Parts: sequence; structure tokens; C-alpha cells
Amino acid sequence: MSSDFPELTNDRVLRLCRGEEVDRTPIWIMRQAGRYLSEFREYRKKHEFFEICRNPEHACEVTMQPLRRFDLDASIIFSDIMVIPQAMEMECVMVPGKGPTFTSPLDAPEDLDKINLSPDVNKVLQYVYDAITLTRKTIGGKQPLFGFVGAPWTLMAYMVEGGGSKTYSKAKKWLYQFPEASEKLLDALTNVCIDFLVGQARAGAQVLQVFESHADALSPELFHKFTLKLLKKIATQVKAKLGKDAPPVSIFCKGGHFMNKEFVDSEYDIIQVDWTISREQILELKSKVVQGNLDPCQLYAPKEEIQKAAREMLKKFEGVRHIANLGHGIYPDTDPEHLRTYIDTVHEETQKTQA
Ligand code: 1CP
Repeated sequence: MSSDFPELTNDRVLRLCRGEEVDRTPIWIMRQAGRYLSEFREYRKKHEFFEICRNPEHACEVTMQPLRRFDLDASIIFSDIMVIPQAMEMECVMVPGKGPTFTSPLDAPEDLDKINLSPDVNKVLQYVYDAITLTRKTIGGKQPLFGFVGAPWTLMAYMVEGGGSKTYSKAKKWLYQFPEASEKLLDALTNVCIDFLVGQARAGAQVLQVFESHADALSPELFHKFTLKLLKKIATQVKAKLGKDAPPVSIFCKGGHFMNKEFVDSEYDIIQVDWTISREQILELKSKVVQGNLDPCQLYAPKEEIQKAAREMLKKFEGVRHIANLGHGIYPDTDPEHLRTYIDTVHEETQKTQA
């Protein structure tokens, strides 16, 4: 499979994961393809969001957009975490100004009978694999390509809430009121995540990231009871199924301070952290590659402030194998030139001069 792909010339991210030296700190940006780019907004005028996801040429084009603009060290396939609930036969549409919205969210345990808990993702989500294969060829080895999934709890939260929520109280109600049905759904989602990540790696993804974007809604008790073992299982099974060809796997528990260190003892290679954690907490993760963590709102500041903040962030990660990123996705009203300042500062500050 991989012999058909161009040779990877920028392997900084993969070198870090192997524990090798790098000439500068690599950087990529969560949601680097998206609405803050005028070329993306133009593209979106012509094509509906999920139409872009489902068409490999479109998905490839928008994945390439930030790579043409900035000196990035990784790319991430253009898709969305909602493709898994869609594969499970739940209708999810992108509502302008609101985000992904489910037409019939899960209301009660009986609703689990109305969805497909074990879809054949290799068939239904083949379009993502095709997008990955085409995009990796198109990138031509200039950056490695990330594949990704939404983690089971985060997906369940959207499937029950029907969309974004401030409190996730409906989804948490399931955990407290219907623990068995919740476990049934979370287990099913875990199996789908595993199959889908394995498929993405076979299609050409060179790193895999698991997004637990709503970790912050969980108490330590709920986290331990419902999700930690599933998140660990995802990494273990993906690695077991792929054997020596397994790419590095990354975990992001947004807002989950107490959770990060649970992954030190796991098969994850990279731990992504948000902007709220301290140097002490970063150092606890030192045996892994740590990815993050500038506050995306920092990019609203004047350029000199961004440079200063980037330098301070780099200091927080000193002595740690570090992939620079933001602490969450870039916001749509960010000035792309401010992002450029961040990217270039990370490179300039960390570039090792040749002896
Ligand atoms: O470059 C890239 O990163 C683009 C690919 C990408 C990824 C990795 C998109 C495109 N979405 C995602 C992941 C994703 N989607 C996550 C995990 C990361 C995170 O926490 O940000 C989540 C939670 C979603 C769900 C989602 N999709 C939301 C949030 C909803 C909410 O209120 O909680 C939104 C607004 C979307 C839409 C979306 N996905 C991606 C883009 C570019 C957009 C904007 C929509 C548009 O163009 O109309």
C-alpha cells in the first residue's frame, strides 16, 4: 500500500514520535482548514459542508488550502467527527450559524434500536479513505497526513443533545439515568472508532488523532466509569490490528486536566493539551510527545504579543518532545496573518543552526 505514496520529506512529527532529534519544533493547527481562510469560505459558497467531506477531490482541495499558505509540518484530512453517527444511520446536517445538527437525536434507550450500532465502516465511510489516499498523494510527502475520529463520549454527547450544548446535561442524564444503555452505545462507538482508524491508516493516514472534545463535561468518577477504558482500548486495538505498520496515535481530552496523565500509561504516543494547563502538568506527560497549546484567542492580539506568547509557550514545553499547535481549533474570525506570525515564530525560535 504505502509503496505507492511519495516519500515523506518533512518527517519532524514522526521523528519526535520515534524519539529522534528534530531540527525545529514542528507545528500544525487544529481546524487549519476552515472558515478563517477566504479561499475556504469561497469554496463553501459553492459546496455544502458534507458534500465536501464526501467527495475526495473536494476534501483534498480544502485540506491543501492551509498547506499552500503556511509553512506547516502536518496536515489533517478534511472531514468531521459526525461522519461516524451518520454511518450509524443518524441524519446530521450542517446548519449555517449553528453547526452540526441531528434531525432525530437519541431521546431514550429504545432509540438505540432505530440506529445501526455496528455499521460496516469500511463500506459506508470508504469516501473518507479515498479522500485520505488522494490527499496523501497530492501532498507529495511535504507533510504527514493526520486521520481522526471523535471519541465515543464526545460522539454520544452530540447524538443525544442533537448538536452543541453548554452543559451536555441531556447526555450526562443518560450516564446517570441509563447507565446500561449508555455503555451499550459507548461500546458500539468504540468498536466503530477502532475499525475506522484502522481503515484510515490503511488508506494512508500517517498519524491518528482521537478528539474527546467534551471531556470537560465529565467528573473524574464519570470519566473513570465510562470512558477511560474505552479510550485506552481504542489505542491498544488500533495498534494490535495494524501491527508494525501502526502509525502514532494522539489523544486530546479538551479541558480534562486530571485525565491527561492517565494516558502516560497507555498506547497513545501523543497527548494533546489545551491552554489551561501548567508547566508542572506538562512535565508529568514527559514520557510522551506533547502537543499544544496556545489559546486560540491569543491570535486576536497584536503580532508582537503573539510572538511573545509563542516564546512563553515554547518555554513551558522545554525538555519535552513538543509538537506546537493551538489548545483548541482556530476560530473563524482569526486573521490568517496572525496565524502566520505564530507559525513563523515557533519555527524561528526553535530552528537549530547547523554546526
Ligand atoms: O483542518 C481541519 O481541522 C478540518 C477538519 C475538521 C476536523 C478535524 C473539521 C472541519 N472538523 C473537525 C473535527 C471536529 N468537528 C471536532 C473535534 C475537534 C474540536 O474539538 O474542534 C468537533 C467537536 C467537531 C464538531 C463540529 N463540526 C463543530 C462544533 C459544534 C459544537 O457546537 O460543539 C462545528 C462547528 C463543526 C463544523 C465544521 N467542521 C469542520 C469545519 C471547517 C467546520 C465549519 C463548518 C462550515 O464550514 O460551515
